[in-house]
Amino acid sequence: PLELAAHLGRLQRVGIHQDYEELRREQPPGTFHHSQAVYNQDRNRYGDVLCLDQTRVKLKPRRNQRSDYINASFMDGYKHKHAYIGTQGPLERTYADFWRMVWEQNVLVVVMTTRTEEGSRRKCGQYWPLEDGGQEVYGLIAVVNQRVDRHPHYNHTTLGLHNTETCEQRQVSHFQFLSWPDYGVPSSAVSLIDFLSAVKQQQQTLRGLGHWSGPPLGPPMVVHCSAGIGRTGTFCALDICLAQLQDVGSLNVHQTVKRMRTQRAFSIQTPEQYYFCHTAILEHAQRHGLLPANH
Ligand code: PTR
Ligand code: PTR
Repeated sequence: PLELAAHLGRLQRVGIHQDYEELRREQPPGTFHHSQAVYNQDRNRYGDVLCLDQTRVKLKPRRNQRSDYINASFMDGYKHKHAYIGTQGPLERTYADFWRMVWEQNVLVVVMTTRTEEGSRRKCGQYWPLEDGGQEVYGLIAVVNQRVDRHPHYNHTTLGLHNTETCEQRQVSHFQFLSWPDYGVPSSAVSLIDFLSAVKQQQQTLRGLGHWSGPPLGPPMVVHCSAGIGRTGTFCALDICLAQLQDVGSLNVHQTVKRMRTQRAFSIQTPEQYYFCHTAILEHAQRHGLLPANH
């Protein structure tokens, strides 16, 4: 906590813009060949938001499938390799790929931090059945909306997945946060942190119940917004920093974001989002008595 205070002090001195610019100036440490390949172009929502070859999630090879590409990257969490898959908001032509990835990676929780439309602009496809009882088939995977729980800042939807090839069934929790415009920050840190807690608790519950038999920390959580870099990066950075704070009583936002950008390139898009990571943690730390009161 004191380190956080020191860090905030430094931010006030050198300025948030400069600190963030330092991060931005670093070149991504890898290549973007698969994202840029001509035959994959229509699988990117934004031509300028590419994913690194070194950390990209590959779809399992299948007959008649010409590409293993999806705009999605593995990202490490706090002491947790591949804690997240950061990805773009699915496009209609990539719904089937998205659900295949969820299935293949044994995902239990999908976190969505955007609305499908903001203003009058499309930010993300409607890639799951919206209504309670609704059902859709996306390529290999049939998805049923089993129930929707509405909370003030988010919806929690329980989705039943059915693999039409193997006839296996699974359950996935879909969490959509509703008050976060792109390039912006949430209206309240408390609401986002409450959302984060609900997400984590559910991931833990499902891991305990389900089919997961891999490493104890469990399968990756899918996190997406529209491009999968700004809000997705902010959400994951917050999760990592809070976990570290809880574990060892200190944290380093700069380092966390720097490392994240080596895995999901361009994570965190604005100085405001970067600053929000700091103030949200501070607010959380104060609420839980983790900081001396005068900070
Ligand atoms: N070229 C796009 C644009 O600016 O419209 C890329 C972009 C879109 C980048 C959204 C980031 C965005 O935010 P987020 O990653 O939070 O969806
Ligand atoms: N359209 C986005 C934007 O202009 O903000 C996409 C984008 C931005 C992509 C920046 C990459 C960027 O590189 P960096 O974050 O390293 O400056």
